Amino acid sequence: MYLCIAKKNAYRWLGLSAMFVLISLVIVSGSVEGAIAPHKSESAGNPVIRLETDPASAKIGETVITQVYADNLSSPGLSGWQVSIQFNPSILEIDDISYGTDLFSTGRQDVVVLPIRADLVGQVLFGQLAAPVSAGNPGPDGATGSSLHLATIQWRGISEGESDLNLSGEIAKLRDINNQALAPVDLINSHVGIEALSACDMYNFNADDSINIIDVGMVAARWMDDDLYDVMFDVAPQNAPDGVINITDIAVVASRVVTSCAL
Ligand SMILES: [Ca+2]
Repeated sequence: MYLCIAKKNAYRWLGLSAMFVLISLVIVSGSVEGAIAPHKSESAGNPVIRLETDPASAKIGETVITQVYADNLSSPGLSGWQVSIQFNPSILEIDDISYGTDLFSTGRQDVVVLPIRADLVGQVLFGQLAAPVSAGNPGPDGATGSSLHLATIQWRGISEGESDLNLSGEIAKLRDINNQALAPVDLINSHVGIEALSACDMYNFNADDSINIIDVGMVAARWMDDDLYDVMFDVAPQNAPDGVINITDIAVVASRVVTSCAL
């Protein structure tokens, strides 16, 4: 029973926040692995929710990883969190969101709140709870530490430009095992730059020192042949492969002969 009540209460604050986000999104719309390298925040003592992105810039189609950390967590420790991240949906897409295990390091149980995604307006909300172990047993303390890994977001660059990755101050919450919100919580945002692909990125298929007749031949060899179709050679229309390799694809590559790709 206790577990049920605890989970119910825990769900309540996530549910209310989720509802708030959805309402916010309606208003706004009117107008899941990289290396994890935690380090202590420079903030002076307050709990922190921190975004850390690597690499800071990438090319269209490449992957960028943002880690979500909670820093400066002391006793009685962390038992739940939620964040909402705003991003530029014309620059980035979400490929995956996965969760860290630090929240459950003291033996509390894992309850994951699946992401509530509103990709088209560039907002995603997600979180985790660490419930008591069993009915009538409040369980161990929450997780503590200078830097707890909460989640990993895998982005993919879809067009050239910049995107802030901003935590919503109204949604970001850290909770202790008594379901009390930790306050104040400092927020550290992040940023991503996506660069356009060069002609060599797109048309130097054999990765030698130039775009030349060999590359043209590699496209031409697949001309109107479904069995040999490969999206890598479906270069026209640009960034919008049409499922057929024809004279327009060959012409696009031929028009770049000879382009040096030497470093
Ligand atoms: Ca094509």
